[in-house]
Amino acid sequence: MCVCRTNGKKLELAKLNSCINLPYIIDGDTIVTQSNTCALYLGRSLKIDEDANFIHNHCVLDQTMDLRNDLMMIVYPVGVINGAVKTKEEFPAAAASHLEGPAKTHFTKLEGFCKGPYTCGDKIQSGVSLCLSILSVCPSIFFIHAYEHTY
Ligand SMILES: N[C@@H](CCC(=O)N[C@@H](CS)C(=O)NCC(=O)O)C(=O)O
Repeated sequence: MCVCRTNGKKLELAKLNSCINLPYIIDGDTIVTQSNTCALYLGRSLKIDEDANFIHNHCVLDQTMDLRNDLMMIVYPVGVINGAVKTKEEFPAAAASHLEGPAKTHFTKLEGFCKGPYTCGDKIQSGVSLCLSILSVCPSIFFIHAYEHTY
């Protein structure tokens, strides 16, 4: 199984899966794309996800995707997305607004949705992996923002 984060094969892969984008997974003859679908596919094929948690875990994925989509509006460059930040100078204010607004709202929802140490209880399910990958970006935003205001 190959979990890919590089592009360059898009046209070739689109013949096999017309929804192709990053990330995608090649597992034998199976090509899976879209972050949430990839997470569910890995959760199932690696036997991490439990059926009893399916709906709860799916909601975690959806809530995390809402957070991700709001985050992309300030971190993706012009040309990739028509986001809120057009210049480097606009980033600190947009980051502050993101952290105090949408990020706070999404994390409050996710925090309230935790059934235990993890979102679905005491076992990690696939939704947590996506959540952690977004979490790894959010502190960076905070530190860049803090840096810009300190120096
Ligand atoms: N809804 C998609 C969004 C992913 C996305 O925006 N991927 C970007 C790179 S981070 C991409 O693939 N861009 C190139 C393309 O779509 O061909 C998902 O969750 O996988």
